[in-house]
Parts: sequence; C-alpha cells; structure tokens
Amino acid sequence: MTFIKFPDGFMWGAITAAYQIEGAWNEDGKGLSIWDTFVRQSGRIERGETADMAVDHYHRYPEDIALMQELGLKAYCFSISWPRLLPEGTGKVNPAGLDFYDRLVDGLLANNIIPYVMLYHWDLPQALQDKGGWGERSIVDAYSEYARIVAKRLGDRIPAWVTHNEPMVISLGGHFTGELAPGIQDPFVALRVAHHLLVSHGQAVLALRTELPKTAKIGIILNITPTYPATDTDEDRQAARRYDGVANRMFLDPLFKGEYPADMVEMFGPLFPEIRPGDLQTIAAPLDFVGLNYYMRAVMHYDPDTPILQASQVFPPESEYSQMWEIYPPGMYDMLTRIQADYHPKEVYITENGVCVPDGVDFDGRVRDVRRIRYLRDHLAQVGRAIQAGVPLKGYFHWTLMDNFEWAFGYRMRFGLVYVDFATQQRIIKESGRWYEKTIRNNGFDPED
Ligand code: IFM
Repeated sequence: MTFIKFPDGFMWGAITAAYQIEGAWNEDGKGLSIWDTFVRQSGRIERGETADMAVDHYHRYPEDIALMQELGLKAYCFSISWPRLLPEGTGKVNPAGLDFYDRLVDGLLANNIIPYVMLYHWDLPQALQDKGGWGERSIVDAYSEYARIVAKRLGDRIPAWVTHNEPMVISLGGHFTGELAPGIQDPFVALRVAHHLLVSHGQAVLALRTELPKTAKIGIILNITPTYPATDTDEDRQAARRYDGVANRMFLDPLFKGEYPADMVEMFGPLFPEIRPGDLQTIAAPLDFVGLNYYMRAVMHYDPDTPILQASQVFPPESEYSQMWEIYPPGMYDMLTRIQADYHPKEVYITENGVCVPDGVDFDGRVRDVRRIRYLRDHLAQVGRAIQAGVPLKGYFHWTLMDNFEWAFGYRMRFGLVYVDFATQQRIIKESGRWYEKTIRNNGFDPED
C-alpha cells in the first residue's frame, strides 16, 4: 500500500471530558455533579474509585497543553463542567469556574492549538437532577441559559462548538441500564431524556447563534454503531434494523430530517415521549458539522426473549477484542459513507475513536502500546478511504489525550495517547502518541510503518 495522505488543513486533534480528567471536584466554588453523587453510591464504580482527583487537569493543565504541543495537535476538544460554572445549575455564576476555562483557552491559543468546546459531557449539576434532570422539560431552558453564559465569555476565541456528547449513551446508559449516572432504570424516562436532550440541543443552537460570531461553527457529537445482521435471514435483518433504530436513527433522523423514525414510534408505542408542537423543528436546527464517535459495530440476531427490541448482540469469535469491545476497522468506513448517503451533513469530524488495552511502563520507562498503533493505523486507513469516497471529513480527534477515569470501570481502562501513573500523576507519552505525532507532522502515514 502507498502513503495515505489527508487533505490539507485536516484537523488532527484529541478529545477529553471534564469529569474524566479535571479532578478538583469541590474546589473554587464548584457545585456537585451527578457523577460526584454517583461515584459515592456503593457498587457503582469498580473498586469504589472516584474522579475526585482524576488526572488533576484542573491544576496541571499547563503541563497537559505542553504535552499536546509535543504531540503536534492542531486542535483540542474539551468539555465544560456545567456545575463548575453554575453550582446550582441555574442562577448564580461561579466566576472562578469561568476563569479556569478562560485560562485553558488562552493557554491553548498561545500554543497554536485550536480549542473546540463541548458544552455537555455527562456531568449534570446535581441540583438539576434533584428537580428531575434530563427527564424534566424545564431542563431545556436551563441548558440554553448555560450555553449562553459560556458563549458570552468564551465566544470570542472558540471557532467550533458542540452541544452534547453521545445523547444516546446519556439516555440509555444513564436512564435505562443505569450503569452510568444518575443510575435510573426506566425505559419511559430514558426516552423522555432522549427527547429533552435533542430539544435542548436545538434550543442551544439558536441561543449560540445569537451570541457567537457568524464564523463560529456549531454541531453535535453522536456515537454511531454500524449494525449488521448475524445471518442473511429476514428475522436477523429486521433485528439489526431495530437496533440501528434505537442506537442511531432515533437521534440522526430528528436532527437531520426533523422526524422520529416511524418504526421506532411504532415499536415503543405508549412509551414514546410527548412531543410538543415545534419540537421537531427546533431539534432540526441547521448544523455546521456533525461529530461522529466510532468504537464498535453491533452484529444482531433475532431474539424473541429480549423485551421490545427482540434482538440481541452476537460477538463473532474470529474477531479481535479490546478490553471493552470488538475491534472492527471497516465499520468506520461503513458508518461514514452511510451517514453521508442518508443524512448529507455539511461537514463531518471523527470526534472520538480509540481503544483500551492494558498498557504498562517498560523497564526503560517507555510505554510500547503497539496494539493502539495498529488500531490507529487501521482506523485511519478507513477514514482515508471514506474521504476518497467523498465524505466531507474535516478532522479526527483521538479518544483520548491521556489515560483517565473511564466511568463505571474507574481507572482500569486506559485509552490515552499519554500514559498516566495515577498515584504520582506522572505523564509519559506512549509510543502511539509518538506515532500520532509523526502522522500529524506528515499529514498522513505509511501503512507499512
Ligand atoms: O470515555 C468514553 C467517553 O466519555 C465517551 N465515549 C466513549 C469513551 C470510551 O468509553
């Protein structure tokens, strides 16, 4: 194979989330988030770990910016902690919280790293959860007010804005399976949450458009799971279609077509949430880009014992697996070309893609994470194919900059390009980080390297 070259100006970056890296959970006036509460409930997180300290990015951000520079990142996408800014979720602003993000943004810009801001990556103020959280309609106004506050303060320096990260995971993981905060297990609430997240997104887009300079670009990040039938039978194909509906189309269709998928409305029947007049129009507010997170595919087969969905996932034995998921690089291409064909977004980014494998520090102090290098190479090759096929892909953000708190798994899962010794907070750039730096420098890579 020959050198895989990316388009000029391709935005190479890395992405993180506030709760997973910042620490300083109760410093400088920050309010509690639902994660601060959740990690304190027994049995929620492996080994009872918390992100009270996480990787101490709140204090170590200058060192982390220096690492980004060493990696040659062109862009860095991070999320804002809503309760750090608004300890009660609404009302009084915490100036120290705003100051932190101000310093972070200025530090990035001083190092020629373009900041991409995500308004929400799962850490809802607990005070709002106490009023019903994403399950309550009033959250929509609270969220757009918060969006306005951030835009007013940082809007002069941030070229790209993301409303939500992975609304599907917030809805299902947080409110149906309950493995994520706030730990609710109720399909009715989960669907209401999905709808409120989408309406809040649309309303925030409008709020941001009024506050931000015309040049600012606004999008949303969705995790997409390309779905395949286990066999070619009609039953399995329909099972895969239903799973695609729940995981992907329930979010893509309202955002890009202004309607919920008819088969999902029918499947969920009385569970389907109330849709107020104008909601679908609000949700479908035009976007400048969509961010797509790709980690895995789903191979589905018909399973009459699974309530509602009547489908369950199979794990092909011949595949390679990480500590969490199947590794399936062609899914990246399938996802990108499918989204383009079905939804025609103006611009696309891969906003998350990465792998957790058990990394360790060798005798000489290096972290030889060869599986991550292979993962990166194989997935970026598929990204390159998708660009060749005409997908308007503008950048790739690796999940993640440095090892951090992986939600219910605690610190066991390492996804970083930078290794973190969680006891000492020492950071070491992994071999994958070196490989990524070279790829950025050459704006491409040799698949044989
Ligand atoms: O760590 C998460 C991130 O917060 C959201 N997307 C998936 C990542 C890996 O599980």
